[in-house]
Amino acid sequence: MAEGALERTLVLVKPDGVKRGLMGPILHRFESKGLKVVAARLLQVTPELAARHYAEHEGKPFYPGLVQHITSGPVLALEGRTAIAVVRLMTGATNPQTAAPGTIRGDYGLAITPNLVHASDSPASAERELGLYFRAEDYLAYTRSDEKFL
Ligand code: 3AN
Repeated sequence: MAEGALERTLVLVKPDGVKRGLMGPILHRFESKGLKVVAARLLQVTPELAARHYAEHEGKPFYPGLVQHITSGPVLALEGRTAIAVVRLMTGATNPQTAAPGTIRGDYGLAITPNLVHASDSPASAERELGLYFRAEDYLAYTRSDEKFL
């Protein structure tokens, strides 16, 4: 019996992940886990969008570098049971040097600004962030062949 609420979350493969050719391996992890890609874009993040996305970090020492880094990259909306928490676990700790092996940051990174991925950290963040990147008509409904097991 499937358990947990069906949730949507925003995942960004950051520009370091794109430029290192890791879009496929990162997406593969989420698809293999059973999360469904319900919307996807490849876009240049503008400074304005970056500022809205990372508004909570404005004024912190790392903020300028964060905005500078995020300004291009693909964006995914994923759906699945307890997707927000599951994706955060798979992403790993913010600092790739201490992120657990087996997580995306733990397996692929060493530096904190280019830390490969962004993932929404709560239902409120997911709703706000998805609204920055996707419109209602961007979401596509379809059935995965393995959905009854997930
Ligand atoms: P996470 O992405 O793990 O949720 P947040 O939301 O605390 O982490 O920070 C957002 C982004 O800001 C991180 N992904 C990282 O790129 C950057 N960041 C956070 N803390 C630092 C720091 N101490 N030094 C440099 N960059 C940081």
